[in-house]
Amino acid sequence: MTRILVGIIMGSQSDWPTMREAADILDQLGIPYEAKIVSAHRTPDRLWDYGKSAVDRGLQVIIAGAGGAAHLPGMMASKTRVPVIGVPVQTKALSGVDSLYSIVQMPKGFPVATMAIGSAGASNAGLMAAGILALQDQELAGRLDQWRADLSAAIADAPTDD
Ligand code: RP5
Repeated sequence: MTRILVGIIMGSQSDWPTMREAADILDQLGIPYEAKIVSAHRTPDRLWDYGKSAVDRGLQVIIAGAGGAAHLPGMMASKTRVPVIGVPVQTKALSGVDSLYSIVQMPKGFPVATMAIGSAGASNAGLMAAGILALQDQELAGRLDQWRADLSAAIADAPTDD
């Protein structure tokens, strides 16, 4: 059985269109992950159990996305030493600034590596997780280097009018 290395967790089904971007990056790079709905407010016991078991389950990185009063990444960071990457999901009411502020300003002692708001942040969370894992995995490091080189090569030298 393939060992799950990355846990992608999110506060709601409604976060999945954003968090799928992180999953897509992990798929492209061949990194085994799981995706779960774990809400700080609606399923606090699930959050507790997930954080408590993360080390024993062998998770190497947790990507946590939430919107609004986005307490999930910070609460998860308080419950496990597995590195937590936070993704502020864009909201209708405040465009995700609420999510960003809820995630980024952690007290000393419990860090969350906070990404940009929305889908760019989710993609970058996947890449950040890949970079962490690549420190101990030469084959993954090669795939990540290639991914980055392909992106650079796809950028045009000059803009067009089309
Ligand atoms: C947060 O509340 C979730 O992370 C989500 O971004 C937001 C709204 O959730 P739903 O009302 O769409 O389920 O907990």
